Amino acid sequence: MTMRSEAKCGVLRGKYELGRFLGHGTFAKVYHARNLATGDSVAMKVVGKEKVIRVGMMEQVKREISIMKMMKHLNIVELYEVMASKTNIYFAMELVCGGELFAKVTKGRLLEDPARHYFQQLISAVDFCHSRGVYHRDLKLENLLLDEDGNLKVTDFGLSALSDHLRQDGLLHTTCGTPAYVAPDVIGKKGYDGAKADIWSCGVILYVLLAGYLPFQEDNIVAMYRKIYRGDFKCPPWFSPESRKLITKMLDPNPNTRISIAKILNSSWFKKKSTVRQSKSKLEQEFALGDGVNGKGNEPETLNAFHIISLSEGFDLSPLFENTKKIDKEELRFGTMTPASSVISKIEEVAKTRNFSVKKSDSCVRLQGQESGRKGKLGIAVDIFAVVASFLVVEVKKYSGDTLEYNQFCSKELRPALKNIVWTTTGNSMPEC
Ligand code: ISQ
Repeated sequence: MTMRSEAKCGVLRGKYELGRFLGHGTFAKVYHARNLATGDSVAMKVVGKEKVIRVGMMEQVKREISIMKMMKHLNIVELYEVMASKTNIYFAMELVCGGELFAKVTKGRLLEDPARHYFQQLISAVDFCHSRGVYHRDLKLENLLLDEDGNLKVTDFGLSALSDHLRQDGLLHTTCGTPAYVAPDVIGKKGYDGAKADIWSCGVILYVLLAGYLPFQEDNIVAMYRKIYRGDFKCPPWFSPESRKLITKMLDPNPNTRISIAKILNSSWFKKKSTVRQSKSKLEQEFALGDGVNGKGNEPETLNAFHIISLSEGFDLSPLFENTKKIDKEELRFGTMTPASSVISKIEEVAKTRNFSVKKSDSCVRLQGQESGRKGKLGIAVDIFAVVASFLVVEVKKYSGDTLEYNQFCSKELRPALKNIVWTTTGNSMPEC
């Protein structure tokens, strides 16, 4: 049975309306689909069961399901749900609309700043996977998609394997991946370290972004493998000394001396400040903020009646308005009669104890951690709004980094430090962080 006939009138399981063909993934076709109940668009990956069973891939597809369900990260395509029919397996996935990074490079090589911007996001995703014992094993430009804000999203975990699939020697044994991106230790078949193999592929990706072509490109595969084995590549003259150094360390044919993720994160090329603006954080999108201040002058923004009603927990009208997000765990909001300058000083004091960097104006503070965690540096935005001259609403939100780290910082440090300035009608208690 074809997918179209299975999906009666183009509707799958009475839930998803199937739309246009988006492209091919590994062993799969990907279609646009719409959730009829919510109206949300998804990417529907369709894998033929028969083909999967015939090539003995059933275990791999099951593995893909369990892996993708674990992988929730800004730079990884999210898996929402999995359905199966007699003939097909359907993966409803996050729809990513900005195309492939590959398409950008085919138009011409990237400058170092935009290349770094994408590379940092790739390494963040890969580091996240590795920390959970998951190795992608087929990283290549075609598996890197871009969303409408220019965020990179890694897709296609079809060839990845969990660490508990490691053989007793702790090495993976399946030869897979795409020749041009594959590490010599993977070709070698002696068993390989999945993390080191992914680092090699990331090195190839970085090279392609900066050069506009592959580092190991030959007409025949034997000649290509020979070059890969020897780590025989040349950097074009426009590569900076720092990028050359990093790529050379990533494309080290010896996996034992190849650079680790921790050292990549610490390398001078990786750490260099980018002039590429990060895509707007949720916070910035919501409030159309500029560089710190509430989109206006330096005074706290005065709230109108709608703001005040919707800010009041007792009169939460947000469900009445379309597109109004509910306050989630990552947001803390309280009222205070303390002047904005004192609120900011209190927050600065807490930031000092954690060695956070602080950027401030009269109505907002941005805190940033020094240490880069699994999801990058912790970034916290505090915005102060004046309801009336003497009454302020303070909003605290995480805009980057790890939620657990943020929640701990809020509950253990920020909330206790601000306890005495919070205005409540029932005494000085702080809303949950
Ligand atoms: C998500 N959005 C668009 C295209 C896709 C292709 C493969 C996997 C996921 C996708």
